[in-house]
Amino acid sequence: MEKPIVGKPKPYIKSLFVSDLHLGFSTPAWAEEFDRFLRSAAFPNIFLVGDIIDGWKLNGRNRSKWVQAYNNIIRTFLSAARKGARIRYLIGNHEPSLRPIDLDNVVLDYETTTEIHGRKLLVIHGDRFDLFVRPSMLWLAHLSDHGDAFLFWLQHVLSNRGLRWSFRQAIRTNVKKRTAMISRYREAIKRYARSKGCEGAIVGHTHHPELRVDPDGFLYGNCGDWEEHTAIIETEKGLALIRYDWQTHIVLQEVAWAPREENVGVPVA
Ligand SMILES: [Mn+2]
Repeated sequence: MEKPIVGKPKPYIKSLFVSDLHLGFSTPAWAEEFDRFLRSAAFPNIFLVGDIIDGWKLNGRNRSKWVQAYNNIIRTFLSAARKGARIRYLIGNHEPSLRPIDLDNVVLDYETTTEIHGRKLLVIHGDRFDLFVRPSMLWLAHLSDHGDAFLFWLQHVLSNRGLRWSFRQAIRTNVKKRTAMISRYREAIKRYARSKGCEGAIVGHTHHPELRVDPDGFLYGNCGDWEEHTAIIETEKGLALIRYDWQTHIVLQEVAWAPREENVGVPVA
């Protein structure tokens, strides 16, 4: 099913969506491979979908080392921005010290929207939906008559008080629980994205790569993480979930949201 797109991808890639690099924690070898991937194409739009830097590990008790490989990635981002790439950095829960800022073609924020072939897409890390998912908190999620805003606020307070909960750890328990939690996560995101007038969302946070279109047309994309070397790219054919391997280059996994018929244009006679 996996189809390599070796040799051709560069001019076709319009956007890159990547999350959960956890620099400061991830092994330098992964960081080096990510840097190589980043240099392999001139991405006009780069969406950093959160938890790029692991502030928890850098500041925590088991302080980890900031290695040169991480610097190289930051440098590659900055040089891409200098060459005109638009970088949008969506702040994740492991990055509590980051604040929104607009530096022209580098923007930090909690969420953003973009347009893919005429469809509005929400891009957000996704940690704010944790309370809709945590088994011990489900009673609270069922009370969401008060609206999602209350749960978002509570999630914010809890994480600011240092009550750290890891989606990734939680879904490691068993397959049944994992499926249930991921589907609750998707539903919460869908509801929120729709409330913002979006037809799809690209998120991170779970470390579970996915790209799917529901029967009702809603697109859910999850970048996965760089332990698995996954990312989502936008090409002229739509969105694709890829797994990067420096030997076989980029492998296409799925394509969604191809241009609509009406957007393709009338052939010139
Ligand atoms: Mn996260």
